[in-house]
Amino acid sequence: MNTLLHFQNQIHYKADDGRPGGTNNKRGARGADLVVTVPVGTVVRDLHSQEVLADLTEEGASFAIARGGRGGRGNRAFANSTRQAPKVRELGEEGEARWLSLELRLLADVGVVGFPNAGKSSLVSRISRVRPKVAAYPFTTLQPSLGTVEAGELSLVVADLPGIIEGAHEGRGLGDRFLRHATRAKVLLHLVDLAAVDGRDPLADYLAIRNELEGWEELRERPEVVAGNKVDLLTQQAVQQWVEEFRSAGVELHPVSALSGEGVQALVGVLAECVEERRQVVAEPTTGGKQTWRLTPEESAFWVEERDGILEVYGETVERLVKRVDLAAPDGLAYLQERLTRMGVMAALRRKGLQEGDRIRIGGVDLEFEQ
Ligand SMILES: Nc1nc2c(ncn2[C@@H]2O[C@H](COP(=O)(O)OP(=O)(O)OP(=O)(O)O)[C@@H](O)[C@H]2O)c(=O)[nH]1
Ligand SMILES: [Mg+2]
Repeated sequence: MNTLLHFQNQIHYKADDGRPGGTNNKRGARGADLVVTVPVGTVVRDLHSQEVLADLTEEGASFAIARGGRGGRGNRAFANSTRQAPKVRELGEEGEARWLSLELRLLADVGVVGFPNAGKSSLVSRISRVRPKVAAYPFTTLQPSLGTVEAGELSLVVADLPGIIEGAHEGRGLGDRFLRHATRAKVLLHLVDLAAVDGRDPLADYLAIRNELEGWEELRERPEVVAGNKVDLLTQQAVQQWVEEFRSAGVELHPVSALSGEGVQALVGVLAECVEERRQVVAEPTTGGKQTWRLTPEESAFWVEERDGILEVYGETVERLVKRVDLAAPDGLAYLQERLTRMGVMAALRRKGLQEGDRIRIGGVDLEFEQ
């Protein structure tokens, strides 16, 4: 899986609820797991807080995003000294619900950046087995794609990215959407069109893209290899002039032609060296083994608020408890009250002035308090 596109068609995913517990001490079945598959490199955030919940940078990594419904406990679970054959049993629980935002950040050794039409896709298709679409108009590439490049002993993952335009770092064009992908590349391959027509100046192009990269904090310091493409359309002399002009701006330019293949092997060698160096500096995102992210332990806190003369109790555990207990069962209410007492909820309510006959509300359920 390489993109998050399928989430455009489906945004709701629902696992099963737990089943009610039974008599004869039968426990209800747990809700079955639902596994939602995402591409490697997906960052999962809570939609509202934007807190990063999981960064799935590894093949096979998984993250439990919401607890499914627990099955209700059977009647035996509620026995105590005075209630030997309890009629109460729990209902199955609803699973948790949660809104998430998913963002894909491709993991690549080399991210190819440059203006539209510079020949990024042509180069990637020459050095790897992927065949991204190539065409003589800008923004041919709309979705990044990954290819593997063999460079001697090393194997490099190269990402063909959509073209960048000025203002991209502020979100212009497809701007930030794919500059973001570049943030995970160890090395950037900055491709400049040396044969650019309509009066473009390759050095000015280079500096314009540089400016966009500088606008993105994570990319500012990223190692960069610069290549001048389409040398098959230029004279030897013209190519040399560009090499010198870039050099006087402090940039080493590698001349290549994605079309004829000229200079391409040498460029791959330079990239491999650069990636190798970088691999030693930055650790791989994770080291060995499958990573499993876990949910933090259940929150047992609760609090009481008074609204329109009704005392309301909030808190995940308390609210879940009320949903679990079968209040229609003969012993249901007594059992609930016992649990609430043990959790300290009843004491808290009394401190807030709870009296006989008062209504309380927990998790949307209204209850009348009897001593
Ligand atoms: N003569 C020549 N043409 C090239 C070379 N590399 C690419 N082209 C042509 O340049 C045009 C754009 O190539 P692409 O590979 O689609 O460029 P891109 O940078 O991926 O473009 P976007 O995906 O739109 O950003 C196509 O018509 C290619 O055939 C080259 O080395 N020499
Ligand atoms: Mg392209």
